[in-house]
Amino acid sequence: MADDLDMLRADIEAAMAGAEDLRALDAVRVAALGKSGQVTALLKGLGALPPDERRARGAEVNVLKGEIERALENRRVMLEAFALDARLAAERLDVSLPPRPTPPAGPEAGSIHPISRTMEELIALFGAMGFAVAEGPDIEGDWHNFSALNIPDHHPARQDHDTFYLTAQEGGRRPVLRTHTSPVQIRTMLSQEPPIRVIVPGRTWRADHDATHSPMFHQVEGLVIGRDIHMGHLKGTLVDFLRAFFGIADLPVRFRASYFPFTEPSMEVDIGWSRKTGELGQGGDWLEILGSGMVHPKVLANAGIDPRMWQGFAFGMGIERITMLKHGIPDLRPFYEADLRWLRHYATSPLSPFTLHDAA
Ligand code: 2NM
Repeated sequence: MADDLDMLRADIEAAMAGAEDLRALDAVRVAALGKSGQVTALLKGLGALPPDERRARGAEVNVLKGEIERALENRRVMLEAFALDARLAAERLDVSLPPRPTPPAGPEAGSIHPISRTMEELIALFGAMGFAVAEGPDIEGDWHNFSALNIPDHHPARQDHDTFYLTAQEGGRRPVLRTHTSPVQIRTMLSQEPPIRVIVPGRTWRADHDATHSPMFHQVEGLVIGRDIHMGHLKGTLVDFLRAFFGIADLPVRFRASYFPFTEPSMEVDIGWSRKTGELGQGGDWLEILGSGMVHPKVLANAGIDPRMWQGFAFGMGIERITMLKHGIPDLRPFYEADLRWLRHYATSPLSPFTLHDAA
């Protein structure tokens, strides 16, 4: 092809490559093939050539024209695709649902701490035996926490060494972080007419800290008051409870004479286990698990209940302790450390139901 046509084609191709959109490309088309375009002008000029030159030149210009038309078409298709991509990107609309923030179940969705789980089980088990749940303040007065319970002024539990006292108030009274949940039983007796059947799960504090003691821990205590409630009720209730809670129908249970200021007589309760393997229910060894007794007449009187008409039993135990024994948890400290690895192992899914073992 003639040099001038080659140069023209190179110019037009460069202009096409530089056209960034369809309007710019159309301007290139008009400049080449339009009414006064460069290629159109060449075609128009053919008539002025002598006939023998005209044929060869005419063929070459027509080849050029066809090449340019195809190149324009290719570039147009390409620019249209670019334009569509750009619109799709600019006008993108996300119509999908946002992802759920957590899986529907499992530890990442939240789980029940073993202390809470045991409390739920206690409430369900004692609930099935007709017990209601009572609650009271964590900050108590000396009278509710000690005096009403027949705990004498000189008792070691009252000393600063064992009990968390708050700053003294006007009049010299020092509030105390309750050392047991018993003040709630006092409040229940003061505010309710017997008969009474309650359990009191809750937080308690004692100034003690080692592998088996935490300054904050949890207790559940129980109280039953009626006209003729006796030791047989105490024994039957606690044996049934322990066998149901630990899920061992023939769990050995032993009552052993003891002393508490607020009960008379008082009994500590042991369950059978193997000291060697830690297994509950067999092995010939005994493990102290709770305290109990018939509510002292002085305590009934302090709480406004006539001990000549009413009598009853009470008991108390540590929630951490029974939880550790039930699930084989060796150390107390991780209960309060919010360690996700520990929780993944010992916490339970809120969706998994617990079993109330039928130990009958
Ligand atoms: C225990 C052991 C024995 C108890 C007594 C009372 C009240 F208020 F009725 F006198 N509440 N809890 C009691 C009795 C608690 O815990 C080891």
